[in-house]
Amino acid sequence: MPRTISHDAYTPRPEHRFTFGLWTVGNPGRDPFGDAVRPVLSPSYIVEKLGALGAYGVNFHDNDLVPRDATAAERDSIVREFRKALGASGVKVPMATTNLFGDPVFRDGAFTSNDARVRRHAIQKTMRAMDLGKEFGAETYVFWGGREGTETNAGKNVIEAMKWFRDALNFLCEYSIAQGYDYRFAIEPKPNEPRGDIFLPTIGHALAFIYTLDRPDMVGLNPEVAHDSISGLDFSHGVAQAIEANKLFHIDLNAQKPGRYDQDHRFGSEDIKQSFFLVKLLEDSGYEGMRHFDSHAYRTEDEQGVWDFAAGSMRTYLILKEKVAAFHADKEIQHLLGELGKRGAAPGKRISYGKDADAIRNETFDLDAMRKQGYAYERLDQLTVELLLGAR
Ligand code: GLT
Ligand code: MN
Ligand code: MN
Repeated sequence: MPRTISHDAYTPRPEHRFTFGLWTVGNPGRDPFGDAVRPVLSPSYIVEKLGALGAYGVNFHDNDLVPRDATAAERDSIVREFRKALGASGVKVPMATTNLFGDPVFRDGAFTSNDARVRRHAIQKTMRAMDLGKEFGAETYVFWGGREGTETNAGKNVIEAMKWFRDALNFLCEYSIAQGYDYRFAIEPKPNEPRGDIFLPTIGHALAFIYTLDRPDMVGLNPEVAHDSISGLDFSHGVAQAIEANKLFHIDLNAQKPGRYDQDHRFGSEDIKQSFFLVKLLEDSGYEGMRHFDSHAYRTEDEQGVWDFAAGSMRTYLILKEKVAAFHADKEIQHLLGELGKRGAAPGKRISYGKDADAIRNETFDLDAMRKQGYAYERLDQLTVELLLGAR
C-alpha cells in the first residue's frame, strides 16, 4: 500500500535544497552478481515523484537522460518531455555530469586513458554533456573519475596521467567560459571501485590538484560520505578542510560501512553520530549548496521501497538538523564548550609572528597545571550520544 506523505516538523521542502540523481532513485538494483530487480523509471516520472516528496532538484549524467545511441531527433523529444515534467513539478536541475565510465571505450579511463583518441572522445562527450546540463540551467558540473586509475602500475605512467587529467580540466574550464556557461566544477574523489585504485583518491589529493590548474577558482569539490568511509577516514574532517578552503561546491550524502564495497546506502542508515557531526558541520558553517543524496534503495526493495528510501534520506537529515539545534540549546553541553572556548581564547585565539613573536619567545608556561588538566570530552560525547538517543 502506498504510504501517505506525513506533514510534520521533518517534512522536506524545496528550500532545504535536497536533490537526487536520476541514477539514484532510478537505480534498478543491478549489481555485479545479479540482474535488475526493479523496472526502469522514466526521468519524467522520477521528477514528478521527487517534486511530490519535497525535493528541490534532480541531477543527471548525460546518458541518464539521453541514451548513448539516441538520434538527434530522439534527443530533442526527450529534452522536451523532461522540460515539461520539470515545469509541472517545479523541480530544478542544479547539477549535471558526464557518464565517463559505462561505455567499454573508457575501460582504461577517460581523461587519463593511455589511448589519446579516448581522451579526446571523453572531452568531446563532456562538452556535449555540459551543453545538455546548461539547457536545464545546471550550475555545478561534477567530475567523478571512476575509471581514471589502474589495476596494475605496469602499463601507466601516473605522472603523465596527472598531466592529461589537468589538460582536460583546463580545456573544459575554457569551454565553460567560452560558451558563457559559468559552471562551477566539482571534483569527486574516491579511493577505488570500479578501478582497483582511482586517481585523486581523497579530498586532500583533489584539493592539492586543484591548485595546479589554470583556473583554480572555478574548481572545487564534491566529496561523498561513502568514499571517505570506505578508507576509514573521518568524512567530516575532509569536508571541514574543503569548507575552510572555500572549496565545498557540492556534497554527496549517503551511508557506508568502512572497508566494504561502495554501498551507497540511505543517509543516516549506518553511523548516526558521524551523520550528526556532518549535518552539524554543514549547518553551522552556513553551507548554502545542495544536499545531494548519492545513494539508492536496498536491492531487496520494490518501487515503494525506493520512495521510502528517498523520503527517509531527507527526513533523517531534518531530524539530525533538529538535533543540532538541540545541541546548541543544551545548557550542559554549552557550558562545557564555553569552558573549552575560554581555554582556547586566552591569551589569544589566533597568533601571528608580527604580533606575538616576542611574547611567545619569552612566555612562561605553567606546564604542571597544563599537564594535569583534562578536556571533558568523555562527558561531552556522552551528552551528545544521549541527545541523539532521545534521552535528553
Ligand atoms: C556513480 C558514482 C557516484 C558519482 C556519480 C557521478 S556516478 O554513481 O558512484 O559516486 O557521484 O558521476
Ligand atoms: Mn558512492
Ligand atoms: Mn557520488
